[in-house]
Amino acid sequence: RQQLSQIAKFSALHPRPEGHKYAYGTAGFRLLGSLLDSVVFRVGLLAALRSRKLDGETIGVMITASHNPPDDNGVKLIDPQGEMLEASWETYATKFANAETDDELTKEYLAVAEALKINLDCPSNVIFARDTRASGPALVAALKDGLQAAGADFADYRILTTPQLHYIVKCINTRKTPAPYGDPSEQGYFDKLATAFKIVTKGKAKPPVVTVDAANGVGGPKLKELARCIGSDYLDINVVKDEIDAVERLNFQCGADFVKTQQKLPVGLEPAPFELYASLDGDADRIVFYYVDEANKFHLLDGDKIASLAAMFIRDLIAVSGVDMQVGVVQTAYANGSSSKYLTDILKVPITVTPTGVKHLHHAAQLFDVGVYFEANGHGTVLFSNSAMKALESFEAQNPGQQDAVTTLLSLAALINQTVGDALSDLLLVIAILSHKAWGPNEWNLAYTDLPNRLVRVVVNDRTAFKTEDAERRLVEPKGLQARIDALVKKYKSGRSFVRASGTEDAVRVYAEAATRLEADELAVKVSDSLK
Ligand code: 16G
Ligand code: ZN
Repeated sequence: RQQLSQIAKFSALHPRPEGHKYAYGTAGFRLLGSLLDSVVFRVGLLAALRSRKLDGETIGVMITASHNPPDDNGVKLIDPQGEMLEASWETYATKFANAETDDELTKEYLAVAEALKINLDCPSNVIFARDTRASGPALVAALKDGLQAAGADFADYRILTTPQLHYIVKCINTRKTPAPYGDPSEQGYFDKLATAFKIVTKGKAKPPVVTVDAANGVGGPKLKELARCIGSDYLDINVVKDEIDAVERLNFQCGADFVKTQQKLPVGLEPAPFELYASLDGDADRIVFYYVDEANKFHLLDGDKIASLAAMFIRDLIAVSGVDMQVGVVQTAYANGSSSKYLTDILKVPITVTPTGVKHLHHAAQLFDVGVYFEANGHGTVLFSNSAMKALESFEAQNPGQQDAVTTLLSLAALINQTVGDALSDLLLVIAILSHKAWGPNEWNLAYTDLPNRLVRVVVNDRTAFKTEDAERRLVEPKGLQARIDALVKKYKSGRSFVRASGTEDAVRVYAEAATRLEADELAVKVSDSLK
């Protein structure tokens, strides 16, 4: 009908490059920006369908390639509660992207509508935003064509961080409920975080000064705006690597991914000893912290360190408050063995381990009253369950100490972006905790000592031959390989190693940790060699 002929007509303006096979992976579609025009157009069609399937609830579309190089770009969908796209729809996304002709695309569109009993006359609402990449505006134009062709209503939120868009999607969809998540605007986001931060840190020690490397991406200007809303009386922050107009510098020798994978300072930064530093990634959904000591030795405070700090703080607040609830932590196989040991043996908080990828961690965290989840790479957040929120809101404190703890917990729930990991919100969380403890980065780092570790990327003939179990910690296939890895690991003190196929690159990743740097490196090399 009319929608279908519109789709065919518009699709002709966004031809699919020949020979390229697309796949909606853990982080949506992500590749060279120049190869994405048809993909983004088609994602527009799918977003319209997804909204219709959910009775017109608002769906988000984010155009970003996160920590990837400047010429890459990407696109991913956000579900109504600010969560990642439901996994069963990833297949449709992949099918749409790979349809050979305009005709085939309209057939796929109709097939999905029929299979899922979607009424094509139902209203459809989509909002979108992009990061600072040069290819962004053209991709936005393609997206708009897709949304228009499918007859969706849409709103352009221009340049945002990924977590800001997740936040706004959730705000819109909870607007008419008894518990709206917040005001659905960028200013609403800044105000919510700023207000919560001021309540949490009121009367506490002046937080340490923090210097933030914004990876020359969207996080720079947004963080400055957030800091302005908070005010310099509460937050002393210094934003560097914030040249968003120098598009070729995005993520170049700086940013959270660079610092975590290279385990060193961003190029050009020279911190004084014990000064707190942090790096964001290109769309500001990841953050890692670091400092140098008096011998100028670099110390990384990664996602595991953030999770441990947050779990410790929340656990203690719960204990003081007397509210009956429990905090738990979700990690992946990449979590440093020392962090898992600290959480289990010292803090005595339960841990769940899931496969890599935000959606797995997020869902597992929802099973705790308060679920802290972080990937070692610095992506993570804290989720407060509905029942935990109710328990806190209705709690009748017996003394000022209890009242204080409950107020702090409730303000933390507002300070933390609960839709997805958010570098800006996580930054404020860490600073607030350090301020409560009157700690600097060194005191934070003392909780436990990371085991030396090494991550190696190995190109193999067929990465799909690598099948895992037990949250990616053990290989089931190729047969016999796990036994060989076990035999190697046994030879190293505190040794641990696992192999998994990457979800974002055509390679497998080998992780190894052991008691010393030398042993960790050696184990990583030996396990890598055993794959060949
Ligand atoms: C994606 C994931 C990230 C994960 C990474 C692993 C999301 C939004 N992002 O970027 O969480 O750490 O993939 O990459 O889920 P890999 O599979 O190549 O090791
Ligand atoms: Zn990112």
